[in-house]
Amino acid sequence: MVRPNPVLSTSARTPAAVIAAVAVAALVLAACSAGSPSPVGSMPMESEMAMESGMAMESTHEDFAFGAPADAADADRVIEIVAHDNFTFDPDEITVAVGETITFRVRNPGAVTHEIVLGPVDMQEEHEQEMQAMGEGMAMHDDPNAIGVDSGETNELTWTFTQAGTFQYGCHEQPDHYANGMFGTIVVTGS
Ligand SMILES: [Cu+2]
Repeated sequence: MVRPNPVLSTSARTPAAVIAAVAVAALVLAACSAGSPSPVGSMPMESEMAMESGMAMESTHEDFAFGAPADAADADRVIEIVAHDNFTFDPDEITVAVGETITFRVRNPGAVTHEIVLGPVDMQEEHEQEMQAMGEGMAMHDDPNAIGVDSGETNELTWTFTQAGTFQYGCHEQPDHYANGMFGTIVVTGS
């Protein structure tokens, strides 16, 4: 099988049990590949399996080719970004070099919660559709490429950029922060 199955190891002496276990495993795998919710989601292996299969529902590990989270202590520099309630970021464009580790220090002087999600434009658009489907107040991320910033707060995210190109820091709070233009452009230069 693709991965160890504890059921198999405890009942391998009975052929019928083996067949049943294989059938269950096959069903679970089928549910996974279909991308539908399944009992597997409640198992401790969820995150590892999701990363390996690339089938994560919201998680975007497969898009992290552009970089990786890093420790704040390793940051080359700090870029301060202000998130405004009128759906703008200040600044709305930054330039970094491939290999640079940046701490995004995001300040929210407004009245509502904002966030930044780092990623390529297509990922941002997909993510926005997911957030709109979930509805207001659902933009709560624990993804490594995202931080939320409550009203009056400042929060930091440190990221190493490993790929040249154009990316964004987007706010997907609902309703419609991103759709109203709440994103900034990250130009990553170099090779
Ligand atoms: Cu926002």
